[in-house]
Amino acid sequence: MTEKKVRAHTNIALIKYWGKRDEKLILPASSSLSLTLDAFYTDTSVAFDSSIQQDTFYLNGVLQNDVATKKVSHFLDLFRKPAGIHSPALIKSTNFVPTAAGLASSASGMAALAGAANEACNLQLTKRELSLFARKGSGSATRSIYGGFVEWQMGTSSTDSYAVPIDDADWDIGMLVVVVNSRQKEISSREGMKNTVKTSPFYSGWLESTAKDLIEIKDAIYSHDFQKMGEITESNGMKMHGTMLGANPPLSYWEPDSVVAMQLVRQLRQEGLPCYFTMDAGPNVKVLCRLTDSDKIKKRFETHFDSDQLIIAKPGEGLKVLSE
Ligand code: 2P0
Repeated sequence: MTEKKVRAHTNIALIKYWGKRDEKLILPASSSLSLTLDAFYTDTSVAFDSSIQQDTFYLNGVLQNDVATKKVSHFLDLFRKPAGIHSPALIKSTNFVPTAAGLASSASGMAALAGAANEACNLQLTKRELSLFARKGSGSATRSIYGGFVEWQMGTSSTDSYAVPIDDADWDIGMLVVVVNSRQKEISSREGMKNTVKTSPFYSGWLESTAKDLIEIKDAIYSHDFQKMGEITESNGMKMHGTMLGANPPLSYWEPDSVVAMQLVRQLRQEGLPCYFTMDAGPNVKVLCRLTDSDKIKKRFETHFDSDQLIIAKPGEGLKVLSE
């Protein structure tokens, strides 16, 4: 069997996924919508090899420990089973995330692994099926199968909770990633969202509000209304962080420089430069902007941040098999 390398890009949610209705199947409590980015991606290959004793996983050229390998093995079993394959696999993965970008790589990582497993098992899964499989590895990976703006539909069961492409984002869209801190977070998204669902009194309000935001942002995207899209993005992200603050114990991923970045975005807007922020389960700030304004915005951020903390990303493409 030939070994094929598969590439998947990461994505940033404009309408956030924060909470599951089924922990095991990774079924979300609400639908979400993201923008796939070109600047950050993972390349992965899977090769089944009956001459090795067990699954062997290299990440960025480094042999991984049992915990990381088990996670990959369990995920690969989802593909081995329908393919009737029992051999161990050699998995090689490389994360192309600029040094110290501090962005979670589980979205691109699990999406690329799903694609590589599909190739190695010759299952010939459709993108929709791959999205569904990727979901079982990590929620946000569901969306990384497609490029541009992508919706992860919560669905009614495990068989219809997958992503669908919404728009190719080929209309002067960019994102400035402001790296406030690249340290590993203390509370994982998985733990953080679980506790928020369980304890935050704001959670029911979040679900109601995010469903409305999703409908409205899709209208804005379809009509290429950048301002409306940005306003909904900023508001939705803040509401997600609001639900976390209401959890017990309260959860916050913000750092002082996160607030500095958010204030700068507001200031730029007052000066007539349209841009909007969002934040995920970490202190870094992502600024949604016109691609044609991104250099100007980056320059303004350089008054507060080092230039290696500032990365401009364009919309990225979906999962693809690279020719060896
Ligand atoms: C998102 N995040 O929509 C949200 C916003 C973080 C904040 O998806 O448990 O690594 O593997 O499904 O996908 C990060 O959570 O969590 C995430 P699991 P995941 O992008």
